Amino acid sequence: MPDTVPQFSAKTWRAPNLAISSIAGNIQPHHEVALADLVLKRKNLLPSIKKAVEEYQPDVVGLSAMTFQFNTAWRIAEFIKGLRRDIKIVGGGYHATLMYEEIASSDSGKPFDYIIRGEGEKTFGDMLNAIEGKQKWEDISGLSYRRNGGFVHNPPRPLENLDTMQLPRRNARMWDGYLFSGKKLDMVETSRGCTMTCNFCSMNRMYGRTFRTYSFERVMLDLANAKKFGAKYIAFADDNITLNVKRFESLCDAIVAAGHNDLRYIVQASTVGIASSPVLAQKMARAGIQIVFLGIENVSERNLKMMNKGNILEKTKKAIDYLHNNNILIVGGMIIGHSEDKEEDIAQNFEFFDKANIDFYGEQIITPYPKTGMRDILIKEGLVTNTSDYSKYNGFWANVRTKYLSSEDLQFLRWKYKRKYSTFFKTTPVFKANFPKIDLLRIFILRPYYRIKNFITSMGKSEREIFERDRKRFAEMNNFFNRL
Ligand code: B12
Repeated sequence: MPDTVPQFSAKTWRAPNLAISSIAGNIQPHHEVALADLVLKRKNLLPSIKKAVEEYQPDVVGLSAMTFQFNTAWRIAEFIKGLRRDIKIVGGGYHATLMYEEIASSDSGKPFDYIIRGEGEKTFGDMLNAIEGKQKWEDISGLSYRRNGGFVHNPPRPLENLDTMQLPRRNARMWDGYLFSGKKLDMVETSRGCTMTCNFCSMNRMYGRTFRTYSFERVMLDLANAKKFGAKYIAFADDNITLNVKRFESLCDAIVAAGHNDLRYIVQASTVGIASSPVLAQKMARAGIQIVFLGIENVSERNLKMMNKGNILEKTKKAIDYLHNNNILIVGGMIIGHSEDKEEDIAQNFEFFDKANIDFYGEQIITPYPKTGMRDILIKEGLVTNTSDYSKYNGFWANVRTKYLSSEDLQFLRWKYKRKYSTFFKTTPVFKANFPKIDLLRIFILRPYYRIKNFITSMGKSEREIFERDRKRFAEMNNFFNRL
């Protein structure tokens, strides 16, 4: 889907969706397949979809959506059915997996012919076999299909053996324009799943508390393939690549040995994992790992406990040191808006990030994602202020309140502190070390320009008025349909 959150603006971050690339690589070769990453077509979305449908004349269209993107998937499904009613539409991904029963029994399910839950590679192929009359519908685990005006939900599909997975099919991508920091970005996975018990995360609803890995040989083939298609940046899609630190250390060594340390890598990691080994960060730097999405989450012991993270603060401090000592940039994951939070609790996190020279702030307001433990807790406490407009479920918008702050307060405070501690106006030593040219550009051109622009555009406006102006701009970001 084309929807993004402001932190991952499509101006600077345009990643291919690995899910659809992987499904394309694993369906029977006698089918024709094309991949449309709509993040590349945000400006002219519907005309691009119309042109693709006319050009490719699809029999089946698959739509991949996270929870905050599902509204868009629904509207696009309706739009495609409007173009050609005979096209079969199948929905998949996180929201469909978590909410298939609700979707099936609501208006949002109307334009869908099938829903695939969980991993889609093999289920999609089986669904195509059934369309060709080569397989029985009722035998396809993980599939929901229409019968007698309603949906039949087959039993869930057991997790796949990753050794049987073919590589993602990158040559099926219709458009180009994938990007991070001005260079071509691609996605590769080395494992699936997570065994941690964080109750705000949707992961264990997709794969349970499991962790499966791909062979290093496969990972190297995948990196070589991404390189062949011009990738300079690779984001590893692993949820927590530090779940097995020894394996991750060996993977870094394997990347160097295979000569793929000429790429630059972005990974997601836990502070506990990074802090557990003084040599890991060195090996990561040697392998070319430049950016880590670090799960700091919060610096209050009370809030960490509420998220089932345990008191990881000391490990967090160590992990930050290990990474920064190796010039690895940190995108700090921060989750604010917990039930006991007051303004000072939010300020405390931003102050910690500022003192620790965190390079990019990945702050999110706690989001009661469907079917998560955290949602049940927040609903029971009567703290969820938006239970149904899922298009706001992306960590940027306040869908909750705390016992002391309204969701309006939360939205404002997040904006206020992000602005106060913006790393755009304050360079960190590690950013300078990694991007010396961008740093100079910022110091001598960008910052003076934005300071003057902000001064002029905010003249005579109160802080709240400036906040409202920014909120309005962000609210328009994923508004693809009312522009028609
Ligand atoms: C890599 C990743 C990111 C990266 C890159 C994403 C990107 N494309 O830009 C970054 C760090 C940028 C990111 C950001 C965010 N992410 Co993220 N991300 C992931 C992660 C770790 C991997 C996704 C991936 O590629 N997996 C590998 C592929 C192969 O697996 P898959 O996506 O699950 O697909 C399989 C099935 O879902 C299914 N399937 C998927 N699509 C389809 C479609 C069809 C038709 C079919 C049949 C099947 C199917 O089959 C696929 C193959 O088996 C997932 C968790 C996870 N491990 O999956 C979280 C996850 C998807 N992200 C999540 C969220 C919330 C976000 C953010 C909103 C959070 C935030 N505010 O920062 C942003 C939004 C970014 C944006 N696009 O604007 C949540 C979604 C929860 C939900 N209920 O929707 C997840 C599940 C993490 C979580 N902890 O809960 N993310």
